[in-house]
Amino acid sequence: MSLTSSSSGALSGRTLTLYVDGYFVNQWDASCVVALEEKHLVYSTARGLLRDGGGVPPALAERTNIGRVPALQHGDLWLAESLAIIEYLEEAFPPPEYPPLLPANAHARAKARQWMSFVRSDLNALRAERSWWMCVYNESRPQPRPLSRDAERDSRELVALIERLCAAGELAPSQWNIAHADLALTLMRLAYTEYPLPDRARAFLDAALERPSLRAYIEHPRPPFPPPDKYAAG
Ligand SMILES: N[C@@H](CCC(=O)N[C@@H](CS)C(=O)NCC(=O)O)C(=O)O
Repeated sequence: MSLTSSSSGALSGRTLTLYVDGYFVNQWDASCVVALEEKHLVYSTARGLLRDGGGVPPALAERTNIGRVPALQHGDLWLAESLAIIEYLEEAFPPPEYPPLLPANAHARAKARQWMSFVRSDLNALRAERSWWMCVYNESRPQPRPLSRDAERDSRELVALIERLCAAGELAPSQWNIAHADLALTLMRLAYTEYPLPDRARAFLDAALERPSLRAYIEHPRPPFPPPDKYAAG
């Protein structure tokens, strides 16, 4: 995967490698792929997490100190945590030379960061019960179990949030920033597991999924069979 070469700059000559889950079923990997694609950077992906029991390769765990994917290698920098990776890419490849990931306006940028933190640190029951792999192995997944009360509450909260942001014009395609990708990738967990979405949320998701940066991850080739269930959280 990837793309047009960008022009010069102190950091642009170094190789960028994103270590990802080998099944391409990790929402946080997806978010980093979106960032790299939106910036039109040349990069490659490498399997950093083998879900059939192998786990994160020891060399990667040692380099990042926390042994998680996604992890970015850029020259001699090794970095884990998707938020840190996105912020790093925005600083290392800044606008206007590279397309922005975050809004220029301080208030809008703060709000984007708010939503990016929210989907990572909250909605735990929803994320546990609607693993992201279900979205892309839609045909081979079992019938989703009914949501627990907590996951139902998370789902209602997420949908209501997106409806409100749509009504306020904050999720219009013209306002696109990487928080929109995070919200869409989270909403996919519901849309692909038969949760009925109201019109505005559905329209937001449909528009977001047309973006080539999201398609690059969603349509990336993956094994024909889903990951074993016990390794499939996330
Ligand atoms: N908060 C992290 C989440 C990363 C994470 O938890 N990754 C999981 C896969 S979803 C992982 O690498 N687990 C290591 C393992 O399973 O051995 C981020 O945003 O990047």
